[in-house]
Parts: sequence; structure tokens; C-alpha cells
Amino acid sequence: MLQRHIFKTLFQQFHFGNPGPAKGLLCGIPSALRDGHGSVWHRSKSSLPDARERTLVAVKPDGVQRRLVGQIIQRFEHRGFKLVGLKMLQVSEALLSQHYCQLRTKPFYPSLLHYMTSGPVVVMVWEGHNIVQVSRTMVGHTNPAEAQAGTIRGDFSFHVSRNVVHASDSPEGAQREIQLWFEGEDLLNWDCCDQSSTSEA
Ligand code: DAT
Ligand code: MG
Repeated sequence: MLQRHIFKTLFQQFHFGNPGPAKGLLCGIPSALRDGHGSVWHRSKSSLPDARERTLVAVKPDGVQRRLVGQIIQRFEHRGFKLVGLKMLQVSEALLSQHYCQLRTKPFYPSLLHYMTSGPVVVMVWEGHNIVQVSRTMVGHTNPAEAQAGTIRGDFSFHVSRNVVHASDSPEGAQREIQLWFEGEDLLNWDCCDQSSTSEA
């Protein structure tokens, strides 16, 4: 019965690009199995990341409380990336446990869930060439004590338990997280008038 349900939800995702209730099942499934028609992760024929690579960035509750949302958005805009989705929400524990499914066994996991559900977050999808890697560099080391000055965490935080911002750590992770937080129709494909100034593609 459970197997039939899993197969059905995965089948729906492959064909309609809407993960719906299957979202929780995606953690740990190889990306090759997940790259259906509704894929939000685009690869060029050369398999190099193209200009439409997307990543999930979230301003965590401490960042929202400290009014850092505008500055964080500004950094991505100034870098030349394109905002294709944005929303503010109070996250449920159910969604977060899927988001952080790889951390479930960590000793800090309960306090991480508590902190992440303590107030609203602002979650965004940004698009641009090599954005997964570049955004991780912009965000800085997980532990702000080791983050370089000039990075978001290096400039705005000092403790790992309040590190202000999240960014996906791999293209596969980005795809999984974008599908978890956003419905396909909430993401906009739009043309930047300055596209040729920020990328060749
Ligand atoms: P990142 O957010 O840089 O991708 P991660 O995925 O390893 O890092 O961990 C997710 C979040 O969990 C991280 O942003 C903050 C929290 N965290 C990680 N290590 C921690 C620790 N040792 N103590 C407390 N919180 C921690
Ligand atoms: Mg991570």
C-alpha cells in the first residue's frame, strides 16, 4: 500500500512537475530520478550550469527580526542575480523536518527546529549562472566565527545557532528545496532588461 502511494506520487511529479504530497519523500532520492519535466534545475547540453541555474535562499527568523531582509536581497541583486520567487511565512515543523532531513540525528537538531519556527522567514528563489556555488560563497561559512568578512554571515552574525541566512549547498539540494518550499506556478520566468550586462547567456 505504502509502496503504491510512493510510486503514485513520484509518477505524478515526473509527469506534472508538482510534487504535492510527495515532497517529504524526496530526501535521499538521487537527483537523476527526480529530474522530470517540471525540473527547476536547468543544465545545458555540456552539463555545465547555465544562466538559469536556481537556488533557494532564506532569511532565517533572526535575520527577519533584525531587519536584514533588504540588505540580503540587495546583495543578490547587486551581484546581478535574478529574483524569481519570494514569500514570507511562519514555517511548520513538518516542512522544516523535510528541509533539514539530513540533520535529524545531529544533537543540535531540536534547537535548530525550535529556532527556525520561532518567527517568520523570508524564502526566495534566485537565478543566475553558477548561482549555487556563488551564493554559498556570498553567504559564508556555516559557523560565522569562521566566515570571512564580506560574506553575509561574516558581516551579520557571530554564532552558528543564529547565522541569519540559508542557501542551498548543491544543485541537487537546490532542486529538492525549491520543490519543497514553492509550487511551480509561484516561480516567475521573466526577462531582465540588463541580461546581456550580467551574463553571456
Ligand atoms: P549550512 O546552513 O551552512 O548549509 P548545515 O546544512 O550543515 O549548514 O546546517 C544547517 C544549519 O544548522 C546551520 O545553518 C546552522 C545549524 N547548525 C549547523 N551546525 C550546527 C552546530 N554545530 N550547532 C548549532 N547549530 C548548527
Ligand atoms: Mg545546509
